[in-house]
Amino acid sequence: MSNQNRRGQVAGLPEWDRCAVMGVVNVTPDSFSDGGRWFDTTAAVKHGLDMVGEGADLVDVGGESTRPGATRVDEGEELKRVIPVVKGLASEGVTVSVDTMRASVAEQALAAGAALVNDVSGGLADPAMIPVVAASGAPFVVMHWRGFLEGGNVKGVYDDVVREVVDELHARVEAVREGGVAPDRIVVDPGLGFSKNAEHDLVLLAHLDRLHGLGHPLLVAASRKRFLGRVLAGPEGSPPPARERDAATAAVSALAAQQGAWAVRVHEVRATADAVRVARAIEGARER
Ligand code: PMM
Repeated sequence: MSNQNRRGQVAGLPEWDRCAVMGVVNVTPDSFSDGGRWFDTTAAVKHGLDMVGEGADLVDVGGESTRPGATRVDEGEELKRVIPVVKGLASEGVTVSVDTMRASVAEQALAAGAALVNDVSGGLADPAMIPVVAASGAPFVVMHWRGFLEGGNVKGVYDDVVREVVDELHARVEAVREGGVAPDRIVVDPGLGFSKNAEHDLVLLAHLDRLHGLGHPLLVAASRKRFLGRVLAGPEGSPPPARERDAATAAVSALAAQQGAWAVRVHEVRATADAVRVARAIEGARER
């Protein structure tokens, strides 16, 4: 199976001839790696546009931090954070993804011009999510996370992390399909760092081929995550801060692109945009 086949395409979104780059705008005061920096609407829109200038194909806008132990923001606050940013970016022609676990936020973001719904709970947090996405016809990112209600680290115990994540994602995909979302609009994501430790994340990244077996385009979101801090620190050292993990993130982007990921989700776009373009050029050379 060639990488081209693995990458796949998502109905309702533009087609890219390589792994797509999803830039992240967290409109939050407390996100793990960039909390507070883009909390203001104007700054957030400008940041999204800057990322497009640097090579992002899509921009993922979120208003709720999912860092371990974060408390949920209320619906009104999430809407206030997210909708103006979605509107501002969509009106400039940007392909916008909305990162939310709330159906109401997804619905209003889609009305404001978002093209894709990214739900880290895989449709579990809000029973209205799947019906809303199905009715809209929007593509849907189904992420694996066991502990969406109680904080990031619950139930992070696995006998075989790859098999269990694949099986649990399969069950979520079935539920999403039964709920009326078209199969060619479903993207799957292993949820790196979500009820998983550094070793789990590395094993999942080493077995993306098994995730491809689910038959849906794959989103890989490794950017600045804890496992990169662990790898960079070595056995004795202390992990570098999140914003010093961008070179490592770009390395994962190249590897994920080479393994046929549909898209990578990152905070710092430029290096990853270069990485996926180089991966594509090497893939092209292999075809010659
Ligand atoms: N990770 C975060 C937020 N949203 N969405 C998807 N699909 N996959 C992820 O792994 C994911 C996500 C947390 O990272 P951040 O707060 O540093 O952006």
